[in-house]
Amino acid sequence: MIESMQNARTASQPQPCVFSWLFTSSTVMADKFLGNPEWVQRIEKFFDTMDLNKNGYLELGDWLQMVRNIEKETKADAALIAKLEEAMREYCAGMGLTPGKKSTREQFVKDMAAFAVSERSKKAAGEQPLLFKANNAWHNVVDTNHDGYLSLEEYRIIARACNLNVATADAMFARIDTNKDGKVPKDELNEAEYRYWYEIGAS
Ligand SMILES: [Ca+2]
Ligand SMILES: [Ca+2]
Ligand SMILES: [Ca+2]
Repeated sequence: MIESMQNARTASQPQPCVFSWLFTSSTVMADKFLGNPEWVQRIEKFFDTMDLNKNGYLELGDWLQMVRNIEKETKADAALIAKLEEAMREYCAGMGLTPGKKSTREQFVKDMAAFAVSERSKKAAGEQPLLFKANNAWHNVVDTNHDGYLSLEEYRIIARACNLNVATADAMFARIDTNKDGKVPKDELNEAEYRYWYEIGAS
């Protein structure tokens, strides 16, 4: 009786080697991001851009401010704005920015490395990364003529919502318009953004 209980306990224990392999593999991957100065600098720049209220922290409120700015300029349908806000809340939670949480720049860089690993696993498993959900939601809102593409003019709306100047906005548009035809559908946006944030050494 005692022996069979011991066997049952042994059988129900997790396989330590498998779990430690999974843990090690994602830690190594996150460390690769953190060890890449170009990637770290990119995230630090993202931190500075998105700290819309300039309090030295990133928080959900910075993103919600961006949503309000977009709403004000586009006067988009309330349902589209609600979807945008929902996608931004989910995306923020992925980056460690849950309601009430304030991240320092250092914390945010670490959280983004872990998030990049998790987003890569999602894509590898055929699931939609949270970045794509967020991108699709703002694409729907700033594509104000509803032709399925972002024009440079439309893209400038999101740049203005983040208080970026026109030159920066135009450089960012050039980066996401991979085939340089002056228009950006969702797929092109998502692929460019995926490379930029989640592939080490990609431009
Ligand atoms: Ca802030
Ligand atoms: Ca359009
Ligand atoms: Ca294009």
